[in-house]
Amino acid sequence: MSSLFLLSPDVRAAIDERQPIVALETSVLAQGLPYPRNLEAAQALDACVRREGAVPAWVAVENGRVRVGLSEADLEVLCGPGAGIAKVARRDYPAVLAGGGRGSTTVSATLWAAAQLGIEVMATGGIGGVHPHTGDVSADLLELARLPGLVVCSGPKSIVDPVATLERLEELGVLVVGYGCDRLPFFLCTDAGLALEHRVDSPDAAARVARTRAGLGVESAVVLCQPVPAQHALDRDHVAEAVAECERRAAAAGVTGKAVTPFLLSTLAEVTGGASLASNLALLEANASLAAKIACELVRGA
Ligand code: PSU
Ligand code: MN
Repeated sequence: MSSLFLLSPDVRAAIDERQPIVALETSVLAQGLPYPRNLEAAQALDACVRREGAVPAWVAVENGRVRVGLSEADLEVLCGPGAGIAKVARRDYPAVLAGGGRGSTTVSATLWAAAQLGIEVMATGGIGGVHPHTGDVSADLLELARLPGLVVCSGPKSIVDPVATLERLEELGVLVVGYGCDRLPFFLCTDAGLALEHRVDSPDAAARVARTRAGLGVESAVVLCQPVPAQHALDRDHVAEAVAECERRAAAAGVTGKAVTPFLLSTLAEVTGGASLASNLALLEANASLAAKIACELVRGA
């Protein structure tokens, strides 16, 4: 493996001994959630994965290397207020590594690192997608199309256009599967109002899809969508109104590029009086636990 990677001892051992591993992104910590909720989330997700018997493989950039597996102290640094961490999508690796600074990885960058190491399962909150009106499309979509693995999420984030996002995933050849649902989950909301063609209802069934993808040599990832836990689901119309307000503020503030998603998420937390944060944390934990169960099934069935 490239010396540009630095693995924690537990991730190294888990790879060598073929133990279950779940890759976890860190952009959700450094850019997606405010301090100290991000640190609470990091500790909770780490515990969720371990409780199910898998090893969490947080991905980040530091000192010119891609780090896989972070300690509690590392997570504290990443989550620290005003830590000045670069948001790293897959394309940004060479520049951020060469620059020597710290970076947190999005879904696209995390999936890439996981694929380099043969880690098959990753968890996140919501994947990026096609934003309405602006022509902004998340790099997550193209990377899902050309990297293998299984991404457990709660559908595309509520700040994107779900119809355009689902269409784009179809065009890109990315398999989208509902977990215990027939309609596309929409991050903070249970249902984007769009039918899904495929569904599984157990970690074992999800692992079979992942194993079959690998067996066929399909080069794109599977997006497994689990709805937000029911008691934390927000009303779709209410979220749509709040997102429209967030978009107005983003336009007025001239926010562009990779700052758009963090700006919309933090403004959404403000506009919903913190409800979006509680919902986001709940779905992150549920997805980490499910991803760990699937990783365990994959090892069992291997
Ligand atoms: N899920 C969350 N919160 C987040 C993200 C996912 O619950 O902040 C991050 C992921 O890292 C995802 C990124 O890849 O948002 C998408 O950013 P963009 O729209 O700029 O591609
Ligand atoms: Mn973008």
